[in-house]
Amino acid sequence: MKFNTKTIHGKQHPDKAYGSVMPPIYQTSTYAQSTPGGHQGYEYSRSSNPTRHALEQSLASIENGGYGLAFGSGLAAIDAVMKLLKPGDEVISTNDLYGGTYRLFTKIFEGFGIKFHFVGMSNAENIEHFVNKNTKLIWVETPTNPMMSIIDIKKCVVIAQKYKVLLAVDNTFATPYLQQPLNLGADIVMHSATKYIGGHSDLVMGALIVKDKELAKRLYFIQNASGAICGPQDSFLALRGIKTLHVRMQRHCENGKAVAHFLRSHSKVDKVYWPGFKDHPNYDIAKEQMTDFGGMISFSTKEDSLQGAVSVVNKLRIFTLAESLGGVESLAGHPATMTHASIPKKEREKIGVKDSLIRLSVGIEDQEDLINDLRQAID
Ligand code: P1T
Repeated sequence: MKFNTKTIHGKQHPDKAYGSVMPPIYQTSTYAQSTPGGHQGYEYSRSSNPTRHALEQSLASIENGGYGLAFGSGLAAIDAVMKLLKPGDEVISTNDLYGGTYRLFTKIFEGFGIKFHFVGMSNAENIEHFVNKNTKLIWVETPTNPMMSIIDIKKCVVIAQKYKVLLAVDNTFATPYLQQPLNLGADIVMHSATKYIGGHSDLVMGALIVKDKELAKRLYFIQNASGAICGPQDSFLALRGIKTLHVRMQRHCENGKAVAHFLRSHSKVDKVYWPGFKDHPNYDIAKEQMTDFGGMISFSTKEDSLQGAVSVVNKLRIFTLAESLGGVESLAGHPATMTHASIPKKEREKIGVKDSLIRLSVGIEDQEDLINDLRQAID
């Protein structure tokens, strides 16, 4: 089955009760047993729920993994990965990543004795300098949030395999439509399914997908034991979202390209960060490991100030100023005060997240309307 067909049919079956094509929303916490242990595959909805199971099967299918696990948020999914580790273990993470992930690593898991090295991974060779006998996990986000850096997954795989450490890739920005890290040899794919997977800004959810059965078992144990699962209603919505992922992504990419080129041509715009530009430092890697360049773009204006950025985002009419990304509607964000405010200013600025940076999640509206909106706001 090819990708577009998988989004609709991958590991999906009509429901057993009445043949409904979409799985019903099994809004139940528990399941009747005829005798202790006499159940039909489901005992308690933290452990498993048929609607969530249908979603988890779909996630596994579209990422070409064997096993999918759905969580109550993207951060809950990352939290589950970190619980594979123990005090004294070390993680090498990209230094340009979602602020909430950075906060989880530094404010929660450092307190439990896990050491994090935040490393610029645009040159993947940098990773190797930080590997030691305690290293257990390499955490990669690509494209990165919000600087749109591209990390060479294949090179990370070589390093991870050489030192026998796990490689996890946060695939939120790319989605499996553009990039399939498990196919390249990564061990774990993570999603904030809140974003493109759900696609309609109507749920908060996370996902993990793996190929290896033993790793899946360990993560399932954590999912059940810690309990950060998502509910059946959200599972249904995410599953519905996945069925149009490919058509949405195609339009996000087309609109993203048009907006990126428009911004670059505007006399008041300074820098535009988008991996589809031929002069993006890792354009060749993006071209190789992704099928297109996505709809996420960051930029700054020549005014290069907080006030300049605030005045642009305040004037937008079709782009909504809001946290999050990946929905059908276009959003604009101000990383320094919104999504990345939890990263200390000094650290933020080292990776380029200046007060003047604006991040766009380009939606699937008409290109002309989006460009006109940006033009009037920047002018
Ligand atoms: O918000 P949540 O579903 O918990 O997912 C966290 C997360 C993880 N990884 C990446 C790359 C993300 O972008 C996010 C969430 N990001 C935003 C809310 C944002 O606006 O960037």
